[in-house]
Amino acid sequence: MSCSNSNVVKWVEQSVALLQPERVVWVDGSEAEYKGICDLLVEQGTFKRLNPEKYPNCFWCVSDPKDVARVEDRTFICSKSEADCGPTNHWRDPREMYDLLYSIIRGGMRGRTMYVVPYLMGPDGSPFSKVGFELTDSPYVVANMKIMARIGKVALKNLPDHSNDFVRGLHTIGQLDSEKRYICHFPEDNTIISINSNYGGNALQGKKCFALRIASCQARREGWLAEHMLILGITNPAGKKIYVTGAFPSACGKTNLAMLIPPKLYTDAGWKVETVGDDIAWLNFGSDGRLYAINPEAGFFGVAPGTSYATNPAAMDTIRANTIFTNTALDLDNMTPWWDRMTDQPPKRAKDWLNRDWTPASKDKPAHPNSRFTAPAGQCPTIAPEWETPNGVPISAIIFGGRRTKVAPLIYEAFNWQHGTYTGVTMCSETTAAAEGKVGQLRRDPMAMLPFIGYHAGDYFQHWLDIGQRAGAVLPRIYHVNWFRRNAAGEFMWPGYGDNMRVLEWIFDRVTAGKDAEKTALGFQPRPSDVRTAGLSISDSTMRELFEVRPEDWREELDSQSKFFETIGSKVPKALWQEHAALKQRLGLK
Ligand code: SAT
Ligand code: MN
Repeated sequence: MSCSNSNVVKWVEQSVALLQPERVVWVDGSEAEYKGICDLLVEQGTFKRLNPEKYPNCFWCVSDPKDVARVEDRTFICSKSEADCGPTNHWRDPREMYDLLYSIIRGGMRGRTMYVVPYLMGPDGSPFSKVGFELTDSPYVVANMKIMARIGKVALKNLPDHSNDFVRGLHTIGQLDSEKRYICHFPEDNTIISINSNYGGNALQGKKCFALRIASCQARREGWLAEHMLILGITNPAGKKIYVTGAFPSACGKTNLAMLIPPKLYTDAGWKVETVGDDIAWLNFGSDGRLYAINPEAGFFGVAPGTSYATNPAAMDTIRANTIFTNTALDLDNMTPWWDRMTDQPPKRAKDWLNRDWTPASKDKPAHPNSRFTAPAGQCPTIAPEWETPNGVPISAIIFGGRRTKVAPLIYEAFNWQHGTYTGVTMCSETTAAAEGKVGQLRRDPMAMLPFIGYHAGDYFQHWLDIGQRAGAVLPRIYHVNWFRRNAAGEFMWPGYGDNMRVLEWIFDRVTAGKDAEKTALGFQPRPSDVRTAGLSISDSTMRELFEVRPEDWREELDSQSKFFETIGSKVPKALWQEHAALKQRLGLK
């Protein structure tokens, strides 16, 4: 394959001189090439082919045991000025970081193949899509990129010949040395260099590195939003369709919400929920002043444990073909993947994620808690037919959410964009056993973007406010949800999963029909009877408790928000402090 963009060719030549690979392969993105890469991975012993009847064209693999997750303490923003990086990121001087990285990787691809992976983030032909290149010595990365992004010829087609507007990415697995693991972003150069890791979020550069960290910087410069959000289409029985996006910290059911199957009551009546994206949304203004979202990705890189026909049937159907399973268990009798809570019956004989023999008598869980599936989004049974529409889908509502035992009610609507921005900035979640650290700790995670804002968080908050000030903007409404509120006995009060449709219905009616609501200290809230409970065994008093706003709980919450703002420092926009003070006053707190 040849590339007619001389900027790309020149940079690839320079990179070849630096890394000195034995061979250079330009990836064209064809199925035949993908098959060849997978065959190579099978030959090398990295991939095991799964049962061709049950899981056609699927592969199982395990990673280096010390290379199983994103590494935030090894992730750097290398902006010229430290003040542009801010307190939520690790900063390094770009010159020093280039020198260090080049000294580590010089000649590092000797004897190896360098794959040049052109990739397109966003639909083919979209004015909002962007092109990147990842030069990598990892065939595993090439195989995963094939699923997660649109790679090869289609990416080159979307890059004008003389354009210099592409992201330059170097990736080498080196020796997988965790001491020399660096995930580095150079926002002023649109460059990413990640080394010594082969894990998704570190190595598949299109995802967090480009589509969030680098893109958030581009979005700030260009007047749009690059967000860690799912995108959903919701259609009512009359055939009216709206689109919403949602940002949730990890372990809040974001993937399940992205593939929500409504209760039968709703599907029988003609309601439909469809998936446009499960992780990232790029939001641009259309000529009508509305925000339009594209999903820059082409696949799902989902957490396996907990995924089952009970919790997420659409995900289970998506991963039945053309999927790569990393660090799950392998059922040796059936040659199928397995993980905790996938089925009631564990395999009799399996390999665990450390490639050890496993039986139900073994003491460890066989799949790593962060084991993943990489699956093409187009295979999802709930995928919206328009998920690749070049102009994106118009967004009517943005939903923020967290996991809160107390404090946050089931749902409220922000008064306006500025108040909604404040709601997103102060998002917070309790940690679960799924993440490292103490369970039940509160963690602030503004817009679920804490590890992904590629610049100063205070400037990012201001950018959100600026979006709201744009002349002629017709902005989505902003909501906050909490599916996880508990009663005094510590039990979840809301059933969650598909029943979250009941809350989506209220949002739908608010944005399409202006359904009335109660004005409270927090914003607009449904009266308990406004959320449909037919078919649920939930008492009126529980419904009231789900919506209750208790000023005493909020006192602590507001103190904790102030502390968080102080960690961000003087760049926290005044408007957000004003929202904080106004909320305190509305709650009657001194
Ligand atoms: O860990 S990844 O960044 O690859 C996936 C995720 O956190 O959404
Ligand atoms: Mn994510």
